[in-house]
Amino acid sequence: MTHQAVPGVVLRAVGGFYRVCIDDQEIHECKIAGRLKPRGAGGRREPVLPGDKVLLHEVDGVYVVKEVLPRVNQLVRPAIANIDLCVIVQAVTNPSPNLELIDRILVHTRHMKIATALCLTKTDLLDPDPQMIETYQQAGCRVLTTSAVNGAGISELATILKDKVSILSGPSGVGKSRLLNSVSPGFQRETGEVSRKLKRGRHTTRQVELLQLPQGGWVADSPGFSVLEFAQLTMRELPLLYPEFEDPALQCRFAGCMHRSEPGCVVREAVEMNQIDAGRYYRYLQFLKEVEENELNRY
Ligand SMILES: Nc1nc2c(ncn2[C@@H]2O[C@H](COP(=O)(O)OP(=O)(O)OP(=O)(O)O)[C@@H](O)[C@H]2O)c(=O)[nH]1
Ligand SMILES: [Mg+2]
Ligand SMILES: [Zn+2]
Repeated sequence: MTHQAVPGVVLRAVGGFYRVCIDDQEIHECKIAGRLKPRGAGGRREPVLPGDKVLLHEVDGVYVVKEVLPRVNQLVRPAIANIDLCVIVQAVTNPSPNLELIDRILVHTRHMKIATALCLTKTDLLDPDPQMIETYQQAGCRVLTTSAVNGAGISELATILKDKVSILSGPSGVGKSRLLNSVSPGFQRETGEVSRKLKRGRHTTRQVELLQLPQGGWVADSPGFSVLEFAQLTMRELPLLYPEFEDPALQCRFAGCMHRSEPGCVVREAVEMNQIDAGRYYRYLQFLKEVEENELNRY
């Protein structure tokens, strides 16, 4: 007896159980077929991620994941596939913004060609820094300012999430889950005090999970993180992931300039003339060193 394959999207993948949505409406808890086709380079069996498009078979009302379809893109942290938009969330204070983490996430999302926005939240506690907003606009991000307490910017956030598959990413305690509750009160995501989190190192959200937006689209809440490595990046690629380097880089004396200490480097000049944010540039130099060390260790 043959069964027809039913297409679905994985919403959550925990401990060998998969929550899969069919036709944007029916949700099933599924297991995976024992002989799933291996994917990835060298035929490795990669884990199934939230966002994966899958084919299911139904036997006696039980759905089983039979096949994972090719991915358009994938993020390692948070682990998710096939996303249209990554929203980096940072609090203006409590905790204060982690600029290095913003830049690390941006390097990853640009490498994966995923559109990225920056959401500065908790603006009820402190006004956002205009300089920081300008810096990240220059870095190719749409910048939103929000507060889950007084509702500022929430409708703007809801608008950019509409009809897309998005993820909120950022450190623990910045207010990702509470933002989602503001966008859709029906979500009822659990939130936790920052001071308690810091004391216990406790993350309130523990799993990546795609949630259906009432206005259309899907958004993933995810556990906070602060460490993100550049495992798959080469030195050549890194400078190309900084939009604000693009124009000046055309005038650097050497093609393939890494904008470190090469003579005639116009990117460096732009930093000295305050046309490129110095903080972004120095973190770039630090990342370049890290990628260089990774490359040396690889060979
Ligand atoms: N003043 C103020 N507090 C906020 C705002 N948003 C969230 N908070 C508080 O910040 C704390 C952390 O919020 P969460 O939504 O749990 O943070 P999270 O980013 O989901 O944290 P993890 O799930 O651990 O990654 C809670 O006490 C929230 O009530 C805001 O806009 N303004
Ligand atoms: Mg959370
Ligand atoms: Zn240069």
